Amino acid sequence: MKIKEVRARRIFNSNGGDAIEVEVESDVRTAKASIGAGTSVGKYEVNAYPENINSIINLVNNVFSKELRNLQIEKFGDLKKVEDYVNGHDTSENMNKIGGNVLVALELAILKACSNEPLYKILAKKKIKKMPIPLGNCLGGGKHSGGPDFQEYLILAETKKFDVAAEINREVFNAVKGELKKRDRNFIGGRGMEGGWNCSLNNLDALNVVRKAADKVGREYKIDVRVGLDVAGGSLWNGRKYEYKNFSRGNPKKNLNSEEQLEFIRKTIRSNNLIYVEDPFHDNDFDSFKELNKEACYICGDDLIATNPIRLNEALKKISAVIVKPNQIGSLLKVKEVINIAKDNKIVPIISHRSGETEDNSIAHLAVGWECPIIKTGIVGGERIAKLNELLRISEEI
Ligand code: 2PG
Ligand code: MG
Repeated sequence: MKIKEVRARRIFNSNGGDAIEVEVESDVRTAKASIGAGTSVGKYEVNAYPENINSIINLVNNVFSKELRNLQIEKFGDLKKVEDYVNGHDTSENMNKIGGNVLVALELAILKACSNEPLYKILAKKKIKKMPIPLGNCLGGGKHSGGPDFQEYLILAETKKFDVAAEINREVFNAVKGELKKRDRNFIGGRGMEGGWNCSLNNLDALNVVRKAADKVGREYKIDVRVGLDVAGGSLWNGRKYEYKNFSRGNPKKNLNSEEQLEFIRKTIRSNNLIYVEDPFHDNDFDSFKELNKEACYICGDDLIATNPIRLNEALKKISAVIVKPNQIGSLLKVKEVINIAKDNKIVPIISHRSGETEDNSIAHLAVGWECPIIKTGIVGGERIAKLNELLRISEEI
């Protein structure tokens, strides 16, 4: 296809912030895309948007649009031409001037405008037979909510069927509400940034609530429903220690040094049969990740890797799963490279939403088209449901 016109506009995200949507008109069709941005942002991520978003909107509409006109894009690899062109306008290392979200949205819109086929088919090399399983956030803490220090309490059902797993996540979410009503005097039904419940419980009591709900639903479905955590360790690390504000009943304030944190997380995994722990340590502590990776549990790097191929190469054998967030690196080509490195090294790539999402469902297509076994999303909320419902539609076709 040939690009005819490119437009950028400001839209809103789910967190009360701005996002930028890019629309591409080609000789085949017109398509638009946007991508989520984070609240607990890792040290090694590129910038999501330039400080003055009007500057980039003007640049896209007045300069990129003219200069990209007639550019020919036929396959995924052709995005190299787009990246070379756009990055020529921004030599900063963290994409200060362009913003990672803008380049990724442009690339997604261009890919979609290549064909009338759905995006996952444009990305897939062969006929897709497998759906990703949803890792669902059912209770929030940390920078996303308040209450517990852990940022996310997650659910993963041990089934290969997407629709069953998504339904189980929803049932656990509902069951968690029932448990919170019984156990948290302050609970009034509030929800955090990614739709997970808010509560005033400490870390381990909240874990207990989620486990109880997961076990109950698991018994009903006769499927193991396992619990995971995003500790978001970088948000707790003060440069010397992990600072907890809601550690346990009677002992809310607690500081742990690196060894104590390792011991605490190890114990938490074992005594709760956790299936998944994301960022248990801060963004530079590769050694502790390596040590914890001996556990029979996915040890996942998010802020540790920042969807950066160089950082992932440093983490081989130190993690068993990696979060893939396109806007962390601001390049779809590098996102694909990260997924390839992960698969070649038996690390599970997990396509992930951000806390500040839009209704765009492209990450559902990335997970299917690039055959990622797991997608991390919220369970409720329009911007989360947009991804899940798209996966339900895709699963009918597969
Ligand atoms: C995370 C994400 C998404 P944020 O830490 O994994 O759940 O949160 O988008 O705020 O970085
Ligand atoms: Mg995370």
